[in-house]
Formats: sequence, C-alpha cells, structure tokens
Amino acid sequence: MNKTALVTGASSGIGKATAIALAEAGFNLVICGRRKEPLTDLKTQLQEKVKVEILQFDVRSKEEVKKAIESLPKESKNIDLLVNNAGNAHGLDPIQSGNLEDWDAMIDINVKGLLYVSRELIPQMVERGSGDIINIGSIAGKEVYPNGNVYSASKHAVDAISKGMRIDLNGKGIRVGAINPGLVETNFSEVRFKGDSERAKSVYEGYRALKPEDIADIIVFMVTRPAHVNIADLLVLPTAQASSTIVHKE
Ligand code: 8X3
Repeated sequence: MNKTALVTGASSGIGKATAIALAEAGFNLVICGRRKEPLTDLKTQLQEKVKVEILQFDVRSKEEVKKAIESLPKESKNIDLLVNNAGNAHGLDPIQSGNLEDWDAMIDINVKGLLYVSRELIPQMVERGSGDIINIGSIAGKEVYPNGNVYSASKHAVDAISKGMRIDLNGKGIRVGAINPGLVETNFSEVRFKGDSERAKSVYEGYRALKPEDIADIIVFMVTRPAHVNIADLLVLPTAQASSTIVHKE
C-alpha cells in the first residue's frame, strides 16, 4: 500500500493505538502531537515497517497547524487518511461552577483544533478526488450527562461537523466516518481530573473498559472497506456500558 495517514493526538491513547494499527495495515504515517518525545519513541517503534513523519504542534494554534502541515516533505504531503483524534475532557463540574479555562481548552482543542487541521488537509483531498476522514467523537456527542455540559457540547459539535463534512464533500470521492467511543481506558480521566489518579482509576474499575486498541481496530476496518462503502457513524461501548450513566460494575 502506498497511502499516508495523518493522526492527531498520536502520542498516547486512541491516537497512538491507531497509528500502530495503521502501520500494521501498511499506511505510512504522519504522527502529530504537542510533545516531541512520545512521538519520537513511536516513530522509532514503527519506522522499520513504514515511513513515519513527526509533526509537533498544538491544534489550538491555527498558525502552528498551518506551518506544520506546510513543512511536510513532498512525499508525505498527500494525506489519504486524516484521523482527527486530538481531544480531551477538562473538568467535570456543574455548569454554574465550570472553570472558564477548562471550557476554552475543550472548545479550542476538540472543536476548533479539529477544524483547523481539517481545513488544511481537505482541499488537497478534494483536488485529488479521494480521501478518508475519521473523526473521533464520543458517546458524549450523542447524549448529555450530569456535569458533562461543555465536554458534551464540544463532542456534539464534532458530531455536527462530521455530518456537515459528509454533506459538503458528497460527490467528491471522500469518505467521512465518525466513531463515538464510550468508556475507553486511557489517560482521558487522568486529564479530566487533573492528575487525580485515584479518581481517574475508579472510572475504569469493576468492569472491562474498552482499550484504545479496540477503537484502533475498528478505524482500520472502516478505512479498509471497498471505496463505495462509507461507515458513517458508530457508537462503540464496552459491553458493561448501556449509556453514559449506566455502567454495570461488579
Ligand atoms: C469519553 C467518554 O463517557 O467520559 O468521551 O464522556 S465519557
């Protein structure tokens, strides 16, 4: 295969697992993130199999996004698959006491960051008449749960953007798919609870949460279907989870 995938938030969690799974499927990679070290480690791990470029930038900065993508060497410039994964939850507070910095972070990263990266890469897909875009949403983009307010709003925005992309890119040879995970054991809760490891750990206790690899597998499946098949929208939960708030714990 001679396809290149660009994965944002590739230094950990779902992004990292997706990069690894895509390399196994033969995709060359552009791995993106804010911190260089984990990306360098990942590159070392994967570069025997496929070509790997690192792009270090913060999706919150449109200037950084533009500069980074423009800096790609010629042979990695054509991105066949964009995985919009970078995103996080910050805080879990009722609306009346929400932290404004947390709100900014979630809207800037989860919504605006996804848009900045997409805006840089979609025109060349349109020009070539081919491409795949996978947006990582969340169960929080399908329903709202107590104290999930702004995180949920940001993921509802991702849901709307995925639908909007599918409409605007219709007829242009580009597939747009969304995957909306429920509880996946990553550093997601550690970030949400600002390093409170005990509280973060308890989110995944008493049942079998999804692993990042579970989501990565599905992404590889989505993008390796025949060209006329677009898996548009998936909600993926651990078997123990029925909704945002209903999780069967032993
Ligand atoms: C992550 C899942 O349920 O914590 O997006 O919002 S949840």
